[in-house]
Amino acid sequence: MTDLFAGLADPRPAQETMAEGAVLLRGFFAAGEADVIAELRAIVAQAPFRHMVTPGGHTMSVAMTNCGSKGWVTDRRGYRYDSVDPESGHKWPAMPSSFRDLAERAAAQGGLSSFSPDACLVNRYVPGAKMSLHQDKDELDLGAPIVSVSLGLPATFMFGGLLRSDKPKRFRLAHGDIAVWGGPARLAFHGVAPLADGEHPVMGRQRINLTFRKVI
Ligand code: MD3
Ligand code: FE
Repeated sequence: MTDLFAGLADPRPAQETMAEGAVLLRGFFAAGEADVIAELRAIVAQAPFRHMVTPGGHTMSVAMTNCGSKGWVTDRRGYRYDSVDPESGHKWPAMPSSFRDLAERAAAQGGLSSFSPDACLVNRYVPGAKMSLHQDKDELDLGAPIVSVSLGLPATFMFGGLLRSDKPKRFRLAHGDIAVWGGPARLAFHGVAPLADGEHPVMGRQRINLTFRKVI
């Protein structure tokens, strides 16, 4: 790719406040990348990506799996966290320490100390996949922050307000970017626009998002 900014400083700040309680850390992931990607492959070998069905009967375009003591699942009965993978009947793979370390360091950098996630939802987007505007409110402790790690192709993240009708702001999330959401931003509506086609040098033709949460 031609670098339009060659010889200039990157015009995007390394750390940006998207809203009160929402911080974007650009390129935070760079160090330790190989470990995290190797662990990700091991998780997917144990608990493969699958397209879950919403309570309304729609098959999601985003494919998902989980690691950690709790995994987010949806089916015709509803959304919930479950310690068992419904496809295999086994527990979800454990959360690797490289994942936990990354999430804890990012939370601290974003100004939130003592984040101890017990769930990591892994979302896989191929070109055209999207996530409609929604709130994350299936967790018991809505005071705990969420840390989100983006890998692979860039996505347009839509970040709205506390009402579905609030006009979302758009942010580009690229490989290595980490977002931390807490406080007043925790219940904001958010989503991901349909993924544009492309080829990422490390991750190929996809975007993977790791979402770390404290469920209990
Ligand atoms: C903002 N995933 O899985 S992660 C989800 O990129 C989800 O796959 C998106 O939304 C993705 O539920 C976005 C970033 C994120 C997660 C939780 C939030 C942003 C948030 C909660 C409140 C506000
Ligand atoms: Fe969400």
